[in-house]
Amino acid sequence: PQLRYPARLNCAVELLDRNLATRAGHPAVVTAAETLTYAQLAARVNRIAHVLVHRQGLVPGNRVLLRGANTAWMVAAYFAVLKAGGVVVATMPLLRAKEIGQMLRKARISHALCDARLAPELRLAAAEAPDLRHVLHWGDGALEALCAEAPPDFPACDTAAEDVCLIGFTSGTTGEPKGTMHFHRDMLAICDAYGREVLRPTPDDIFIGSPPLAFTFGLGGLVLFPFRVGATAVLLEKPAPEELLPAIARHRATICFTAPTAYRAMALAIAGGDHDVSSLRKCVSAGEALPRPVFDLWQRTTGLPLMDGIGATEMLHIFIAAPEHAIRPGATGLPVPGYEAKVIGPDGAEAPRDTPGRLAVRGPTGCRYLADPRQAQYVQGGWNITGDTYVQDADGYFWYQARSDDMIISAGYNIAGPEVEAALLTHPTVAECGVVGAPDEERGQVVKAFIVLKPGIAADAALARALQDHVKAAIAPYKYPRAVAFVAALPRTETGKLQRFALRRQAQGPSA
Ligand code: 3UK
Repeated sequence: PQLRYPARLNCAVELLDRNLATRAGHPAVVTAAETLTYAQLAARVNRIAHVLVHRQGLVPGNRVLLRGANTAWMVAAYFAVLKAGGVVVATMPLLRAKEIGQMLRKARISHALCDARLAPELRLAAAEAPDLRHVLHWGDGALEALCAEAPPDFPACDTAAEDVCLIGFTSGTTGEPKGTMHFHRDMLAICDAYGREVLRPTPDDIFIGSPPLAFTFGLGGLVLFPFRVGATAVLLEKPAPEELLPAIARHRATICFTAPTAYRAMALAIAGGDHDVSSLRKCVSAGEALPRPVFDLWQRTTGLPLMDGIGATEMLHIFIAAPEHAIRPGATGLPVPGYEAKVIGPDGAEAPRDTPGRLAVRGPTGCRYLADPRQAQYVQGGWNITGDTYVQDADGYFWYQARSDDMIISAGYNIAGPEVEAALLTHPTVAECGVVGAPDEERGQVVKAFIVLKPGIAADAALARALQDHVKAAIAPYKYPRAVAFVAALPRTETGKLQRFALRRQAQGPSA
């Protein structure tokens, strides 16, 4: 792919303003509350940029906190900051004051634009953030009133292609959150690599999905990819599967971005009810491993192959995936054109094919932590080490095993939790499951499964035994869960990931 860009570049111009010549009247963002054409969105962006620069003293390089659900105001705020030459720091809506405060201080944030509904938590955090000087809310009329007085035009800041425009904080499970810095050109590179080469959207596509815009999976899938081709993004404020499904039908959405668990929940709902997803053309799954049974279930239910892809906040977006015609069910895929990937052994040398090892990748985007010594662990010799264990097969396909620090070692065997989860998911009683290592005197660790049963199924010892036998028959018997616990729900992050550390903590306790 062509991934070379001019030295001076503002990604807001390339992604938004470029559409005004030919698609000014085409819907850019559709929400429950409003529909904005590209022209209307551009005008709102310009007004917010004007307020930031002329009323709030923003200068290029200032960091701006954004907090909000997936709405048109959130999208407009994003592009206003980019266009004014500021740096976006978008934060997950559910974060608490403690985490917001860490980010405010770490990124030395000077301005904040915030959905009024999320204002109280930000106010608490702001008390301990001396750099934060300007806070504005939308949704309560404050930003709206300033915008009404501002002109609908704004000259874009003349930024360098390699100026930082986004600091994405990782959904880290332990320790201080890590800020990852991305350039204006990175925002285009993901559209021109994954977008153009793998997803291949058209201007008529209607994108929909669940990830928050503060998560780069959502930013790319719900905003950057559609805008790069002048398509339409449908944004949902409450994107649970039971909301997403009717929204797909209502908006005749064609491209869906969500996590594997949501596809499984939607497939089960489609089978049990009257839902029209016939408009869908492409369905992207990322955020965590796509179990083979979920791929099969979605294909049986909708006729569509799920497009798995592994991405990371550090890499901005997806770097291993496959276009529909090249999908190998169960594998994540091939390096996205423009990226290279390999599996390395303990010594850092490339591992032989079919041998598990650490995934290493490099390409047009990559990890730049904001003032964090962990940079030296993530980037080694120019390669990004994502922390995932993979196998590459003889044809070059990459097969996910587990997070490197999640591999279960039981009586000397290496066992990947996701493989056991995939086996359990093929049992008709299982809705969701998570498999981790539980401490064990004799074996070091034992495989422990946490299982959410489908509605109406009763948990008992006989079912636990049946599930164990089911795994033994499906994969190598030594991988079967020696401990089984039935639970009402699994702990998940706001980005839809199973919180394995929380399950491991629970696994210390007694099991069913
Ligand atoms: C895991 C996957 C197996 C993997 C993300 C798409 O998830 C994203 O970013 P995060 O920083 O997490 C990165 C880690 O998540 N993972 C993601 N996708 C897959 N594991 N199969 C997958 N398909 O451990 C990775 O290292 O939250 C995903 C686009 C942008 C993103 N930021």
